[in-house]
Amino acid sequence: MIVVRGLLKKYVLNASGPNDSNLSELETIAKSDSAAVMMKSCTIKPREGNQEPRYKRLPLGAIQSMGLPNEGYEKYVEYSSILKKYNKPVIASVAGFNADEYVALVKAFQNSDADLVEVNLSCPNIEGKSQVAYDFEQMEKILGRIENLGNKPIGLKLPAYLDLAHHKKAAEIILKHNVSFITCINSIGNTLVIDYEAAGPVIKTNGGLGGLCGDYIKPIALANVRVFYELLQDKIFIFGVGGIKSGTDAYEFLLAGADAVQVATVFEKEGPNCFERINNELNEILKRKNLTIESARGKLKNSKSLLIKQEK
Ligand code: RRO
Repeated sequence: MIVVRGLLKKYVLNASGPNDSNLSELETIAKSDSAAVMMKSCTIKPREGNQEPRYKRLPLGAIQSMGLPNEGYEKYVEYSSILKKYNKPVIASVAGFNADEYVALVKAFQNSDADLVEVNLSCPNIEGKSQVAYDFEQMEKILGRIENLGNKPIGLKLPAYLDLAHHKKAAEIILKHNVSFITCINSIGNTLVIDYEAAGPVIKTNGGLGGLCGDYIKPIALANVRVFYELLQDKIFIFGVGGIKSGTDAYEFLLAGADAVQVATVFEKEGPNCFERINNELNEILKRKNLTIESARGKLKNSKSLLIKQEK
């Protein structure tokens, strides 16, 4: 927790996802105001990803089924070293197809120049593969095998949970293992957007099902950050992600308890200037309210504790 906090000098960074899968894109992020360089989730072997069209901008966000297009982990190990010269943290993101693959991927980045390893347990877009973090038994099994493979802090990219019993179970597992940070939330998987004129889905893979991003998911992301903030009691660093496109959004995540925020949809749409813009907007708000990141974090007013007894 302390280690992660010390690494990040700013509040806004890119989320794993858009425009972070090759070296040129990663160097663009490195040269921007992003607090870190987060890399695309990588797999053991390079992947082309799903068939196009697989990304569709929508009025309030996007739906996508990218299917993990990436150059394979060995490239990102190499990029971690190249990106060092930009003097900001490099974050690897890994996505295995089974526990052995997660072990191999985490091991590789523990022995790399990356500073943090985000373990993606929530990719929604691979046909026939469910999101690990919705299967708590599987999640524990994987965590047990990857938690002590090196000294670099590891974290978990989580899906949206919609039931407090699930947040509690996830929090219990996280606290039991050597996890330094969580990132919540991933896009909301298996949603459907229909083009009524064409009488078909707007993306063509996975029967039109894809991860929903942007404004549509912000209240769900905020709730997940808030609930985990309460359940994890400041022991675990929290990255908020989901619909942050302005300083106001970032401030709301700060009030909910996020230590930093990641942006994806706005970065895809606006390009690398979004980091500086959102940071500046957030700083304006904090200045106007005579607050700092530290003094505002988690200070949501009039919110009764969510740690109420769950009925069985
Ligand atoms: O590549 C993707 O389809 C993808 C991934 Br790995 C993820 O974690 N979340 C997402 O919305 N898309």
